[in-house]
Amino acid sequence: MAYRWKNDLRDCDVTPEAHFLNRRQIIAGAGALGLGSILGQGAMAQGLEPNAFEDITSYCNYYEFGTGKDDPSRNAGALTTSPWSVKIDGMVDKPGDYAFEDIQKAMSTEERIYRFRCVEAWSMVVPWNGFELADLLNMAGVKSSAKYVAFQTALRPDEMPGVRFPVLDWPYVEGLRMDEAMHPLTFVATGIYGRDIPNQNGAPLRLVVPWKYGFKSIKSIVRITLTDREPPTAWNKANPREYGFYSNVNPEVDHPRWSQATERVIGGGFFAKKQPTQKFNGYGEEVASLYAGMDLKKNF
Ligand SMILES: Nc1nc2c(c(=O)[nH]1)N[C@H]1C(S)=C(S)[C@@H](COP(=O)(O)O)O[C@H]1N2
Ligand SMILES: [Mo]
Repeated sequence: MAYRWKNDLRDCDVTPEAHFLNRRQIIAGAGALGLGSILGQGAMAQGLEPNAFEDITSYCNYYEFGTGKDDPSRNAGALTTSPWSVKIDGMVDKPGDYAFEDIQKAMSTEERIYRFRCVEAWSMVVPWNGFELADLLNMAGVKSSAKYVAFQTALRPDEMPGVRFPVLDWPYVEGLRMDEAMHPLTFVATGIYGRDIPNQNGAPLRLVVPWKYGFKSIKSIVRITLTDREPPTAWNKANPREYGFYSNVNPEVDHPRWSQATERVIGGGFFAKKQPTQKFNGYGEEVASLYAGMDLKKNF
C-alpha cells in the first residue's frame, strides 16, 4: 500500500454532531499547514460539506425493506443487529464466524468524509466512521490465491418485508477485485456522524467504495468470501445490460436509460442545481491506476 489515510487530530470513535463543524475547521487548518495526509488534503481541497444526518438516514436504498426512498427508514427498525457475526471464509488463513464486537475491538475506528454517488444520478456527502476493509481482510489472512472478495447481506424474511418481492435474487450480493478491496479508500462503515450506523444505512457494518456507484456498497454484511473467481453481483444478475461488475462512477459512460454526466445533490431542495459528475466520483488520483489499460466502456 502506497499510503494510508491518517489524521492524528481525529479521535473519531465518538463525535457528537454538534462538535463536528468545529472539528472540521481544525482539520482544514491542519491541511493548510501540510499536516494532512495525501488523501486528507485531497478531500479537504474539495471542501466537502457533509449532508445533514436526517438526509443521509431518511433518503435510502435498501430494497430488503422496500423500494421507496423512505421505506428503509420506516421499516428497518425491525432488523436485529445484535448479536451479529460475519462469516469470513474461502481463501483465508483464519476462516470463521467473527462476532461484530470482536471485529470492532480489533479495528481502530476513524472518520472518512466521502462523496457518495448513486447510479440513479443523485449524490450526498457522508461522514462515515469505520475502518479500512484491508485491515479486516488482513486480520483473517488473505491467501495469495485469492483474486476477488464476495460479500453477502443478511436475508431475514421475518424482519425484511421487501424480500417477499422478487425485485432482486436475495440475498443481496456484491464483489470487488482484490486490489479494489485492499485499496485504502475502501471502507467498512459502522457509524455516521459518530453515531452507530442506523439500520436503514446498513447496520451494523456495510461496505463503502466511494469511487463506485452506490449499489456496490453492500449493507448489513453477514459473509465475506475470498475467491479466485469474479463473484456474482445482485444488480448484474438482475440486469446485466445495465449494471456491470466494475460500476465505477463515470460521466462518460451513460446508463442505458439515463445520462451519468450530472447528479442531483440530496438536501438541496426541489430546485437544487445539478452538479457535474466527476470520473471515479472525484477519486481518480487515488484509483485510476487500478484500471490502467482497461476499456471502461466495456468494463462498466
Ligand atoms: N443489501 C443491500 N445493500 C445495498 C442496497 C440494497 O438495496 N440492499 N442498495 C444499494 C444502493 S443502490 C445504494 S445507492 C446504497 C445506498 O446507501 P444509503 O441508503 O446508505 O445512502 O446502498 C447500496 N447497498
Ligand atoms: Mo444506488
